[in-house]
Amino acid sequence: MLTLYEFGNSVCCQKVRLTLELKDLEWQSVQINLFKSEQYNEKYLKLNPKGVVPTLVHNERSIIESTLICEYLDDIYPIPKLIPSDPYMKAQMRIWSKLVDEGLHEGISEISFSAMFREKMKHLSPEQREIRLRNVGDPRRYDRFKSTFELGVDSQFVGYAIAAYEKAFDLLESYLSKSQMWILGDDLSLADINLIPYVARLNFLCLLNLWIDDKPHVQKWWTRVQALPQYIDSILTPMQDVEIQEMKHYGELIFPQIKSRRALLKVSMKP
Ligand SMILES: N[C@@H](CCC(=O)N[C@@H](CS)C(=O)NCC(=O)O)C(=O)O
Repeated sequence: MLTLYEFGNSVCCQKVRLTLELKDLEWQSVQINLFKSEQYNEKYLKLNPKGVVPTLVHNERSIIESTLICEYLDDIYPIPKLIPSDPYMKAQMRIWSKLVDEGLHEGISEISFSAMFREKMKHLSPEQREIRLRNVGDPRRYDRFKSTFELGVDSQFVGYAIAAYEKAFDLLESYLSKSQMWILGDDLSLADINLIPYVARLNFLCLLNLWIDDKPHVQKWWTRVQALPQYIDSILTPMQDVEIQEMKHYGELIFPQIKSRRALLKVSMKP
């Protein structure tokens, strides 16, 4: 039995759900409510000492880190194969995993936080806020959390997020311009799957067009992604209407600021 400890709208959980759906696997979900800090419950920390979702439990053993969970699933259930067998292509696939894990993950957390969670946190009492902050075990994550809470889109970490997306979309356009269906060619792979939730979130926040308006190949890729039944089942359908409305509302509020920060950054990134 496969059990996924997850939280509805979390990007890294969407990645794993997408993989499970593409492989048509049977699995059960256990919800860990991040807003209620359930990720820090002692019992859950035994499964995932980092206090984050997702965690997969298979044969009574837990596997953490969404990228590793997806690779694990592909090893155990190789149909359809989502990791290329050719070593060079496998390395290419992992370039995309790294790009997501080392840039976009933090990036989307900061952008989402500056748009939505920050507003929610403002309604907490100073004591509740302090408890929420104190629970963030990692000092670097704590600094990001605090800066984006205090400064919103003006936080330096939102600037890094915009830069990470800038690079990712430029790279994506160049890969897809080699007349490819998917990032690595004709077959969908974990390179696409790792990236999809991070593009979807920008779309839900109504910010995606800022990046892809001038990228025809990325636009076609994104249209193909949205038509995948597994995208609909694992990302769209589990989302409640209220969450979709909330992302749209808060995303539209920060749109002008993100747009002008991005314009400034594009100038300063020029060689
Ligand atoms: N590298 C980890 C990141 C996990 C992660 O940051 N998960 C977020 C949700 S997408 C989380 O659980 N956050 C909990 C918190 O902010 O306290 C993975 O890919 O599994």
